[in-house]
Amino acid sequence: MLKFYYNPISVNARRVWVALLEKQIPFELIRVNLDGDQFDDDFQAINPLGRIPAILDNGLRVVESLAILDYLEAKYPTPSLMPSEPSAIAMVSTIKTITVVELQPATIPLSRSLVGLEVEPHKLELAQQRVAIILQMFEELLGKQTYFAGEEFTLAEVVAGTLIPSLRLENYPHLKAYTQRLAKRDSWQQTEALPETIEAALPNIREILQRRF
Ligand SMILES: N[C@@H](CCC(=O)N[C@@H](CS)C(=O)NCC(=O)O)C(=O)O
Repeated sequence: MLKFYYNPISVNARRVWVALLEKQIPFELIRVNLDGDQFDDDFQAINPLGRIPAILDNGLRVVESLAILDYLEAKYPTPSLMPSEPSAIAMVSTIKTITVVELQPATIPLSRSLVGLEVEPHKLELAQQRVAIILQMFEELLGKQTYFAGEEFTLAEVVAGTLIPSLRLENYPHLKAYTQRLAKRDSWQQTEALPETIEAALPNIREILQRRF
């Protein structure tokens, strides 16, 4: 059976977890505690970068959440999480890329500040501006349709829709409604981190954020 290396507080792992559930792929959950287990020899043999998520499927090792999502889509195509129409494909790729390359890094100073780590005020302001530009782009798209690529649930939801709920959305009513729609799905409910789990992991989160370049 496919082995999925994860931790319940990891937004990167949650993407893969949601996709496994949406695609109804049988899998074994293997929890990697982020208090140092990620650097153990056993796990480093799976991902030398010491990061989750990772999967092992029939002896094939795949790391990096987006690569894992692409692999799952190719290996387990039904139900599909990718549209076939070129403009919809472009939209899904754009949303995934903006989320991972622009939005997620911009949330790091915000998270650092939330957990009480020092952040230079100008860096915090720049990050807030960047997040606001992206959320406004997303807000405009979701004002016109149910999901990012139209009326179909896709990998854009799996990637962006698992990160957006952690952000302040009071100025973005369409995004707020979107996160409420997604929160009703079984895959969201089964993978939602409990507040007490997050609370217990705060020292690890602080440590990880301190190590980020
Ligand atoms: N680019 C990677 C990022 C993975 C990542 O940063 N995972 C975090 C958890 S959300 C992690 O394992 N951190 C452990 C550490 O930094 O020590 C992906 O998309 O899979």
